[in-house]
Amino acid sequence: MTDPRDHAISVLKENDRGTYTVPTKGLYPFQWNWDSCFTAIGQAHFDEDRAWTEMETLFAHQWDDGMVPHIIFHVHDDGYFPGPDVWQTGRAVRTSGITQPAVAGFALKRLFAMSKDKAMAARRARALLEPIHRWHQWFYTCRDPGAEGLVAIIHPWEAGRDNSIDWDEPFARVPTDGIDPYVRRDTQHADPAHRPTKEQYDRYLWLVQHFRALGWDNNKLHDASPFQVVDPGFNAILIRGCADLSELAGELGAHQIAAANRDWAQKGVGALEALWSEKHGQYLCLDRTTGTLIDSASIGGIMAVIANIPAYRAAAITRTIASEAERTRYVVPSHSLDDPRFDAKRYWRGPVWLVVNYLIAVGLKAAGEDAMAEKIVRSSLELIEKSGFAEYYDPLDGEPLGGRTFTWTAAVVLEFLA
Ligand code: 9YW
Repeated sequence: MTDPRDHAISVLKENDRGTYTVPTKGLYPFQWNWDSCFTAIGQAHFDEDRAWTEMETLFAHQWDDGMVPHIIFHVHDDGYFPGPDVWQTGRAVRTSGITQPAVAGFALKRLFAMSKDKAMAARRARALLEPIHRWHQWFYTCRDPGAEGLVAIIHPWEAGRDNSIDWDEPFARVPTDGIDPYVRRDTQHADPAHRPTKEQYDRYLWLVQHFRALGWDNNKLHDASPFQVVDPGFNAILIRGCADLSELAGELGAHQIAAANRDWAQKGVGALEALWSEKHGQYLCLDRTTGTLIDSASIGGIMAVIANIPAYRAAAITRTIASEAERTRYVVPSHSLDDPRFDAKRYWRGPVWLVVNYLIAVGLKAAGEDAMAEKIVRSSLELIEKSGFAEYYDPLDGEPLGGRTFTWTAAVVLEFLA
């Protein structure tokens, strides 16, 4: 096998479309929001200028209300469903109508720290401070109407963990009547047994049609959605994004942005406490429509270590990962093996995702849990040695699953090797 660093760079270059990068050709032919932020971090290892461009392209498509969409359909491509004709968001450059985890604040700080050309980095980072701040403000305005300090997702695709076991219960309340007939494309590129089910796709589409009928008005969507879930991983990424944006803004002299984001981060870390489960040794999702925690131990409640949670919580999460590691060859499975619904090959219901491993490793290291952080990095590198740069992997035997030559997998490998 070629040197993993060279291999990772070649994957990033292969998927580069000039001003944005596709997650992998065929399966995902457009720009995805959180993928792009990880991609920029990877690109910064070999092409600083290109890394800034990746972030700038993403924010060039921010909505007027502050939301940054989850997909930007730069080109026409029938290979993906649902395309812009289903979303009908009415933008000049077509986008989806929902968002994704807010990795941008974290990525911006990381890009700035890695930059060798500090003058260029300061100029380009300064121009992104305000747009990222507006996105954070949008979250706390439109997705936390009760000012609890935590935001809700209104569609599983927003979490980036499309078919997680976390959504099974709240998803059962989403109807499927009246959805337009459709043909999936994902199952033509990847094994259907490793993808979400038809029942899940029906509900994904019901929600899209419901929001579309409300004109994608973000002042209405949260309250109108039968699906409102407070995901600890999603919130922790936003909290970390606020904390990082605050620090960088302070350094670059943008003091109002620094203060507002520091407040959101502080309030968020405090509010996360309500999602802790002693039984599972990790955080859980909260169903906002019923006010109850969802009994489902997924990676969402483990990647919460990316926020500045108390050290004793990070230590408990380390023990939880160690217990999973006793039963799997590779860490960290996206769902607990204690749960009978665990499925080693089906997308977000068990497989290992290296991008999540990266967030967990960064968080654990900051919390002083170095040994587990290193174990996760080692396991991730073993996976790419054995199975290449796949979209996700079976935690039991390391089989590569989903798309191949996957951009964000390559991007985080450059971080693991640094
Ligand atoms: C889909 C691109 C995206 C990721 C998501 C992942 C998957 C797309 O791929 O969603 O159509 O299901 O779940 O997190 O951003 O890599």
